[in-house]
Amino acid sequence: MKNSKNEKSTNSKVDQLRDHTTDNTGEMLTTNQGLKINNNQDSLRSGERGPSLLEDFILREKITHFDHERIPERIVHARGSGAHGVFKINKSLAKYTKANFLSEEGKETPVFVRFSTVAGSAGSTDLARDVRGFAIKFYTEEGNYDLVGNNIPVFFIQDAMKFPDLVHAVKPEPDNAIPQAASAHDTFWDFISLMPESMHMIMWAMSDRAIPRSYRMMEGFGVHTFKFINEEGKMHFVKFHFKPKLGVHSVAWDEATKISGKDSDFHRRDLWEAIENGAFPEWDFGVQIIPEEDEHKFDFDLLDPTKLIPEEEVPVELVGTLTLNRNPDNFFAETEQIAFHPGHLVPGIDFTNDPLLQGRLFSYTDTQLSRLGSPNFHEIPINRSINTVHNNQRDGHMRQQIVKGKVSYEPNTIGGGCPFQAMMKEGGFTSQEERVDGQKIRARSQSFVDHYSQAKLFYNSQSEPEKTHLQNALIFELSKVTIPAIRERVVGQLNFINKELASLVAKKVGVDVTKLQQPNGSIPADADPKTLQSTEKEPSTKSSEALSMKNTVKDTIKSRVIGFVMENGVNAKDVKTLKSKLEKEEAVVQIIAGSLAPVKADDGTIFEPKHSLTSTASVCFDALYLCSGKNSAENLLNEDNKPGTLLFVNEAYKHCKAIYFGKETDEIYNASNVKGKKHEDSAIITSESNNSDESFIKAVSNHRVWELEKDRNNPA
Ligand code: HDE
Repeated sequence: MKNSKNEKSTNSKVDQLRDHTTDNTGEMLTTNQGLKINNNQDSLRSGERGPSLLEDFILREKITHFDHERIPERIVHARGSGAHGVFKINKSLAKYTKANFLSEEGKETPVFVRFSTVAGSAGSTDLARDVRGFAIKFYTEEGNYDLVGNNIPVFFIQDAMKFPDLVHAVKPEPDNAIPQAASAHDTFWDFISLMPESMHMIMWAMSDRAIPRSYRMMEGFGVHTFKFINEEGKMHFVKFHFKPKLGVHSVAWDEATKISGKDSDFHRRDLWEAIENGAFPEWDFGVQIIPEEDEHKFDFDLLDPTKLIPEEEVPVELVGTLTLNRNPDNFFAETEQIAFHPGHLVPGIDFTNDPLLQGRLFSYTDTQLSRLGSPNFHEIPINRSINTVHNNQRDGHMRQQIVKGKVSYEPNTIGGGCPFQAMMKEGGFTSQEERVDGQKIRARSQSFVDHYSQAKLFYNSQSEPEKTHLQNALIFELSKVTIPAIRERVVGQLNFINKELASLVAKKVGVDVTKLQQPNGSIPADADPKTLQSTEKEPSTKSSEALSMKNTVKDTIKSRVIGFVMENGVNAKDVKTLKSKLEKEEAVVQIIAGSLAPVKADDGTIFEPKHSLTSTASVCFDALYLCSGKNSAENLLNEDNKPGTLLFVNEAYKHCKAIYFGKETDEIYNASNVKGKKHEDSAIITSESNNSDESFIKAVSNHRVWELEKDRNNPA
């Protein structure tokens, strides 16, 4: 594996900007004024047991700074993690865009990427059921370009006007501030039940996409339709995609809730450790390009952010690679202070009139003013552009740049007219000319009115286990809703998507299904009658392969975490052989034992456990190896260890993970829920299986065999 610390950084230009860095090595303590500190243990006081003195400027400076350490967290997307990396364009897009970083084949651009959940506070669990933010700052030679997207290609609402309502509804309820980082409560579903436009996104949010296995295994989407403009001024519409090289994978909801207790930093740790281990997360970058003249050829509106363009209609062309290769040095300075904005553009890219995007263009600068406290937030190292900033803006809180001379206006003669406007051919940004003429009006376009077709498309495209998980998610969420009328309205909405889904959910959440048939039962007041009719008479069967995670499984175990469960007496040879095979494929092996005491193997080898059966759980691993060795197996089943060992195995089994029973571990196998399953189950490997090590590796690469849930009579 590559070592991230030794990797020659491709971000050298960004590094040059980070001239405020220090690692304090070999340095003495100073105050903020650079005064060396002689005593950092005691405050200044009148006598050893006397009162502290106001004069103690060193104590006061230290405590004042401490008192002001917090800044307001992001109003949404507060919980997040980020990393540095590089974006490489492999196939020029010059035909469509003049953006320099997309048009020069082979060009590398430094980036910082921040992933996030939306609803929870900064300290909330990573495993909440939620949309994930996928925000990228490209430090291009033409200025910073921010693509502030999500891991879901559509959004809940069509107009920025509804965003505060959506966010208020999902956030903890205002009277008692419950629940944290969860949509399973009255106000969220009350709002949703009255917003049929949210139904497509609800399908995604209730699917396992909302509980990713890792940030490294999520797709990224620009969501809105954007515009590409080429050198000739020709415009194409574009949708942006990032497809993870490791495939798209999720955990089961039961795992998510348990991981939240065992390791609520699971995604943060996973990203950090992968980069430290040199398993750099990678995505293919792709575009869907739509010629201007095709704008109206779809049966939805390209400006409607609740719609995606099915890949069958416009294929995603893969043209670049995004790689994350360096962890931040300082979480606050970088990940917390980075300020994204969909309005940070470069020539060659432009906005569309998507009414959600248009509203965002106001919000992001505004929010930085309250979060970062100054219009000079662009001067914080992580936010600086590679090319130096030249303009006549001046002063303000915490100004860093020292502009020389007398001039801060334009036009001027005193400064020789500088800084002066750039012509278009010199890279000066111009907005794409567009004829706009219409009535000033507050209204939604009729072309935005079909709220159910793509919700159906998504549901139809899911594999059976994915459908089951989605149904269970809806049942979980709606069961937390205390007001029956809200549950009823939501089920009414689901009925427009899929009758079977609606009645399955209805049964579990106490809604009378027969009510759904009544003409006025649950039909939303503004629902399009055309849509309703087609739903009822002729259920749509359209589907799209790209929408199921099942179709993204890759033949790799790279960076998968395999738990080796062992105790004293373990067979050292088998452990070493399997470990080296797994590590050759770039998987990560972690040892789990009854305690953290070193484990003594049959040949005297000592293995150091990273975890004990009580400090972790199988939900934190991708697969388990019950290590060979009769004595080890016996020790794992002694009075102390038995409950932990069996819980480990049974939960891994429940979650359809690959489990490998090494030699002489039959006792564990027989005591667990796996008993009797070894020969009929592709996820269960034993030492008697053919090529058992290789079969295990294959099973791990499948991620999970969700199809087995039913046989196990134990839905995950
Ligand atoms: Fe955001 N959003 N958003 N959003 N958003 C913010 O900006 C907002 C929307 C997204 O890691 C805030 O700096 C409005 C869609 C991400 O720092 C804020 C509307 C999409 C992040 C804001 C939207 C996003 C944010 C909060 C509707 C997917 C985290 C802190 C008009 C395409 C970026 C901040 C990071 C953050 C406003 C809708 C993605 C308040 C008003 C749609 C990934 O400005």
